[in-house]
Amino acid sequence: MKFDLKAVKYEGANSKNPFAFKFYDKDEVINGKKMSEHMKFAMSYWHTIDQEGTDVFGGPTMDKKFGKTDPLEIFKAKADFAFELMDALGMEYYCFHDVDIAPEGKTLKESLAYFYEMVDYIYDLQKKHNKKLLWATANNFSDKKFMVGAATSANADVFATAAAKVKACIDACIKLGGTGYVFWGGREGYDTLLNTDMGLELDNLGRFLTMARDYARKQGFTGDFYIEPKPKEPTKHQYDFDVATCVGFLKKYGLADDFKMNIEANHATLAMHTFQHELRTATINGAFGSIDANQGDCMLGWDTDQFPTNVYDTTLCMYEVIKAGGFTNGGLNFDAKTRRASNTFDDILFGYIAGMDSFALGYKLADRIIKDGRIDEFVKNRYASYTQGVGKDIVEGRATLESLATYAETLGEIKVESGRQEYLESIINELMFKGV
Ligand code: XLS
Ligand code: NI
Ligand code: NI
Repeated sequence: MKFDLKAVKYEGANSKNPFAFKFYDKDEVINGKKMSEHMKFAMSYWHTIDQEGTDVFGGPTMDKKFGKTDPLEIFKAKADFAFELMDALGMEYYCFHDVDIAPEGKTLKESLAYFYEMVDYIYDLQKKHNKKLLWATANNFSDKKFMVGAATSANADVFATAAAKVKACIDACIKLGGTGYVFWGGREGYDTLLNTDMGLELDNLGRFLTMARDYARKQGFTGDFYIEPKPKEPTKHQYDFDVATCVGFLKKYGLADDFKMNIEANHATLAMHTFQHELRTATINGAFGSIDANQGDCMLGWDTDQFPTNVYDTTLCMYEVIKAGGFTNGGLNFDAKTRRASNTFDDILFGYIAGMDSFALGYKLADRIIKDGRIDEFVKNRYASYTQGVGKDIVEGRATLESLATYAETLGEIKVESGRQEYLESIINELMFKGV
């Protein structure tokens, strides 16, 4: 199908055209690279192409079947739309779950046959539109058989079925040249220990991810595997609670060399962390990988998946991304959907325009903060005591508890410098809003 979507162009901050970018100019070169390469924006297939506004209180407010009735025809029309939309937005990457791109059959075999047919269809579209797959994943949480988990299900046949789906998705990811493969825990967690063998479930999750890694590497996959931490919703105790929990898990099961983090802003909020905290925790553990760009609502305790418009957050996010050396295999996937009441295709464009502009602004402002240097300089000076004397001995491993005890006894009153939080926050405001 052809949709003839109009291209969204960069028109600059003075434009009043709602269908134009105000801050994101994909060809603008900053620090020797195009903005499109810094950002690596991706479309989430599930929210954009599939979900129709259904929530627990009501049905769809949109129709994304494009006038088709035959299941395969529906999914082909969806795919045609997806690639035209990416063209219109000047977006190079996309991400999907197996069930996002193909109809489900009555049996696993039938579902996989549809899936492979649609992977071929998308392969051609990808070539024609010059797009890339950022990552793929298997939906091992929606169907009722996954009601108590997939890799952590109490039922081994469910574990096996989940493995079959992941195998198919890894094959598809390799065929489509994807540079990442995501595991969001979905229902990998529990609601009560009264019915749960937590030790076995976690060991099984370790086994599952090891099998997936080994299979993919054997098939020649060189990209990154990602865990996507999320603390709640759907289960009360998710095994992949936050980045720190996931890093510990990966180390325990010997997976830390192959797995990194796909960090979602709204998931950080639900874990009572800042987005920046999660990103920094990943980086200092060598696990910074990719980002699911969205935002939550601090007053709501669920994953609202809103398009990101909070520029403080996008700025501090891009500050972390730049400090981590930028994206390699990862990118910024908009795991975001328009509000249920924003139910037209124009709203989808407005959502992406708002999100891409907010992150482009974030990049530019983060670059300004780094180039200004005051924040970095402050942090460096704050820890200066570790660059000489006893601090240097501590950092370089020469100090012992005894040597420190002897040293400490020689000290008079110790003066700890002010943390200067308010001053530093005003520097951020000054840099973000100068020229107002
Ligand atoms: C759900 C997750 C999910 C993953 C992919 O909250 O964000 O959408 O990104 O399975
Ligand atoms: Ni996500
Ligand atoms: Ni999410």
